[in-house]
Amino acid sequence: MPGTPWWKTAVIYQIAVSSFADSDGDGRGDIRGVIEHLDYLRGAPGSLGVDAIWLTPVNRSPLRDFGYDVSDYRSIEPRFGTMNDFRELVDACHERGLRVITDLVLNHTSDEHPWFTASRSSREDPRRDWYVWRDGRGPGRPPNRWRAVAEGSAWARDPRTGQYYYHAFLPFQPDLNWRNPAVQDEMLDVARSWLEFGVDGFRLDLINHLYEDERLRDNPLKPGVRPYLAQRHLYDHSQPESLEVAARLRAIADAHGERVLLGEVFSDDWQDCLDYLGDGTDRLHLSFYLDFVRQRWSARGFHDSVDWLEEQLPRAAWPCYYLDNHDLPRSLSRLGGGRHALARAKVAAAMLLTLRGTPILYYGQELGMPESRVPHAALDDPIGRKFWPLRVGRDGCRTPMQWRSGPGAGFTTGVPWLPVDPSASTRNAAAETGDPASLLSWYRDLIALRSATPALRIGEYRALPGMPRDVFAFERTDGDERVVVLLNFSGSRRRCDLRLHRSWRTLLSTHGCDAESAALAPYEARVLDARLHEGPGTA
Ligand code: TEU
Repeated sequence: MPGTPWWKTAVIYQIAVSSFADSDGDGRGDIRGVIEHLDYLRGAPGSLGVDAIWLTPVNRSPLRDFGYDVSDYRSIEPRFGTMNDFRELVDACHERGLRVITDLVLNHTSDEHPWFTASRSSREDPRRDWYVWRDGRGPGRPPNRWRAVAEGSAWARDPRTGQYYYHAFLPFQPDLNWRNPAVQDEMLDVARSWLEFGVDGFRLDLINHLYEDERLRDNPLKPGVRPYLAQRHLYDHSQPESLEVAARLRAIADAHGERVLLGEVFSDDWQDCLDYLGDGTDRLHLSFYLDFVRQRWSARGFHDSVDWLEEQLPRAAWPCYYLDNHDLPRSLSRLGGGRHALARAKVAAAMLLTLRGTPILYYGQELGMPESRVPHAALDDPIGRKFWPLRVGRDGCRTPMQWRSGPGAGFTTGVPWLPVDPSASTRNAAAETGDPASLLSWYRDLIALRSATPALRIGEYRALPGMPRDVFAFERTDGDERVVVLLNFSGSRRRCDLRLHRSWRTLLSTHGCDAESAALAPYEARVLDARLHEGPGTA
């Protein structure tokens, strides 16, 4: 689409590298595994048709937090492959028109990173100031009351020097000190060098957490179900200095042509998510919208969430929606519905792929992979292990990709690093590919329709009023083209007064394209062509 940057019209597919495909039988997914499955994603008959992949971190890492604990930003983790493998992956993707986004963890490193090993060795070490070190307030008392996102104090005392270091997440993920210009230069250079390597952009982990208040002021307290949520996070994240880094990263990205910066702005204030987009041209290109993913199964809830974002977003900024990622219970299970879960998943897919904005899919979402119950002995996620059995961890959404039935589910010939979910015997790519009624076929059809329909790719969004409760209806318009999307969130028929006063025809429906009635079937998702240039019609 001339004049429109690729990332606005792209469908992005998130690959959790450990979980996608294992090429060497060690039980863990790897880069060659991704290369071997590119036909599934794009460029072959029957491909899903996505435009970009986002890979969870592939840098060298002890993998104690799924790669979000980097020990060398300039090399590839050997369990994932070599630099040559990564070169081959990027080239192979580009040959088939698939862009590659990598995760970039700027906020913290692994405690096994040589920088941190040096930093903790003595107060005088030249790397000391690369991390955030402070004296406690007295014996056993950390510098302040800040909590880690993963709970507990955000400060860990290091016996060697008697000082505390700050960690926004887990203790083995010490925060870099972004107030040190040397840290900033190094990390921005890391970004530059991967762009020069040829990646098309970054997903920026915890980008609003780079800076903390210099005076370490305590956060005011508020009611909350757990200690982290019982603080108003005025001082430990979303400081103005992090916005400046976003702007600097944007300048670097823009200097390399059309690249994308997708920010994980982790905050319970949606305004923060907007702040990182600036006016739409001067900070990040996209940022995750957490309110959308927190919605329960409710047409009204999603409708309100979308309308809020549409109203608040600056004109030049662009929305970005997702329902699943590597930190969340899988939407198939989260959105409920019991035996209607797959029917709901189809409605949710239609919503995600027809809203104005860039949609992000998570591997296996298109197959209807459920949240898996990983037994305690097999848990890998440090959060899952820490809070078991009180809180569900993140392993349930990270189980191996279900390529086919049988041992290893086509993911590995060895012993998978997390158990394959039992649903793999029926719910897998091989079985769903040939089944026109499968969720996979529905995703493929929606992506194809989206690619072929400018109104769905770049058109304006307007919610349609006067619809029954349980129906989320909106139109997307571009020039003369008008597409109407009707999503029935209920398990009953819903009659819609379309008031189109023009002819319309069904482009796609969960219930077949002969669905021309004004009533929606239970859990029907229907996409209509309702062109503006046609005369009075049939509706
Ligand atoms: O996540 C940020 C984050 O804090 C949450 O998504 C978190 O996983 C959730 O609240 C569980 O408690 C990012 C990454 O997406 C996540 O995988 C990493 O573990 C985390 O940062 C640390 O790098």
